[in-house]
Amino acid sequence: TLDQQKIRAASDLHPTPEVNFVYGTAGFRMRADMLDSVLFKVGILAALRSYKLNGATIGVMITASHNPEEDNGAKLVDPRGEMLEQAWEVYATELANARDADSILKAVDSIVAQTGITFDKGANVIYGYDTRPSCASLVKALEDGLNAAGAKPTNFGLKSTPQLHYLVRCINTAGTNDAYGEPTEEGYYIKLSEAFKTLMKGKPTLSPITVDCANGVGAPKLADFLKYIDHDVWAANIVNDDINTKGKLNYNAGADYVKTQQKAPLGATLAPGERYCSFDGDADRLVYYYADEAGVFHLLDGDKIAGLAAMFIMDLVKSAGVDSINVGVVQTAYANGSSTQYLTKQCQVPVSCVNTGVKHLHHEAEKYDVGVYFEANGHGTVLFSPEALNTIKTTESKTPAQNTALKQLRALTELINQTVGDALSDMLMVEVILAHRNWTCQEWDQAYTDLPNRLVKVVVANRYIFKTTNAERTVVEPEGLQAELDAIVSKYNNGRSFVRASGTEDAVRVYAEAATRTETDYLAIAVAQLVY
Ligand code: 16G
Ligand code: ZN
Repeated sequence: TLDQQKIRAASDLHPTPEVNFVYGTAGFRMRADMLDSVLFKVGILAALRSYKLNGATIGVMITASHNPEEDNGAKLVDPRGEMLEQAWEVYATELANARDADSILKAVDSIVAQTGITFDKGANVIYGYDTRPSCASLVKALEDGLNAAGAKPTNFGLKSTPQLHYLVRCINTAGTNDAYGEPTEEGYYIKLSEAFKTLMKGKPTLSPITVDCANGVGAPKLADFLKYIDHDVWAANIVNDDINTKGKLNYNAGADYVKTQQKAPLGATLAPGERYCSFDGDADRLVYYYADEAGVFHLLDGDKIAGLAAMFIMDLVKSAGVDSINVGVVQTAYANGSSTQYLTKQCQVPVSCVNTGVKHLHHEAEKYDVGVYFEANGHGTVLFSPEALNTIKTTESKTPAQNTALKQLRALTELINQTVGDALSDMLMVEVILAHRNWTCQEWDQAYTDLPNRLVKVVVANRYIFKTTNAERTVVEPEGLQAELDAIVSKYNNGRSFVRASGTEDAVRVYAEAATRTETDYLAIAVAQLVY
């Protein structure tokens, strides 16, 4: 059982401030100087989660992704490398808001009782962190929580978020039929680079890509990865790789900046015809971009990546003679209307739309044999069901062409990080597809033209009064708002707009798209005024 005295003594060292903490879509996330007590309790919770799962290894990642350097946060990773089970988000919130030793012990007891925890198998927790200056002290708070709750802690050091997810899955599947890989950072690079080399074999060498790493953890990790790849096979120039100068992380750079500002990051001057991409601060998001001959910036976001991946996989499945495998795409309401149209009409791929947040997309993608999921913001991956993996592994080829396709499909399942969106792995997948198609970014972009779109953030008195349904595309409260919104939208060609409360900021977001830039702007403003 737990040593109550130990928890009590340790909790006195991590006083809880008067803040309402919520474990949301991004875990806990806020200004780093408010997070000491939260990390301590995340330590306790991670231990409880591991006890609950008979000592399976749980992960904790300390990062605030694309948010400013002063922020930080923490997320728990479940045994298969997935996001924490939703029911436990409530326990996380409960514990975080327990303000003294007595309340903490009470919250712990209640979680133990509600989930039926036994302690005999022990608890194992691994953790990693990004490049933020606040990580060092937050790691100590986390360790205090883990030790107080009697878990065995293992510090994996500086990691990208997807690397930590990978490690958790590897550790928990080691020695089973389902083994995911070597549970080391090196194992991760070897797995990805081997698959990448297999897929690039015999394909034209691409010109070097320029990768903006947002001055975050992606920079040293990509540099490490490059050591496993011969320059003649593939080369990348890393920009925004300064992880030591204060204030640089995510500053005017990274996937979130490029997607929301629709322009190139600081430190990348776009030469027409070349390829560029951006990771975010913890390297789980990816967007591509390029300049055309006139020097005009073009974005290739998560929707474009999903379209590229879905088409490629469908073709490969066909060539490999495993047509029984169905491919589906999962999007959110933010997906550009043109992308949904392209996927459903032109590619004839089933498309589902779900609530914002990776856990929702991931869950839905599991319903397909091959589920391609991407948020427009560049977070996504491809999931292969156990049956699909088995089919791909066991099918015997009848022709050399089929043999090659099967080999490539197998390599693709190794190349793609199936635990969570992974900027490095996703980038390698895109590079493979471009090499196979012998396409430039511009040729890839020609699949469809994005409708002009605009995202407006509206600060309101109380965002929680905005309730939605239909994957956030319909407002149900305040009553009557949807009817007013519909009336406005109907005045615009190809108009579409929706309103939802942000899960990460104290604001309401308005999304609008329409046939032209001007119409889009008018639509967005009109809907924002409705909300305000
Ligand atoms: C979080 C989500 C991201 C989502 C964003 C929406 C994860 C790992 N991250 O960052 O997927 O797009 O929230 O933010 O799930 P919003 O609710 O403020 O619009
Ligand atoms: Zn991120």
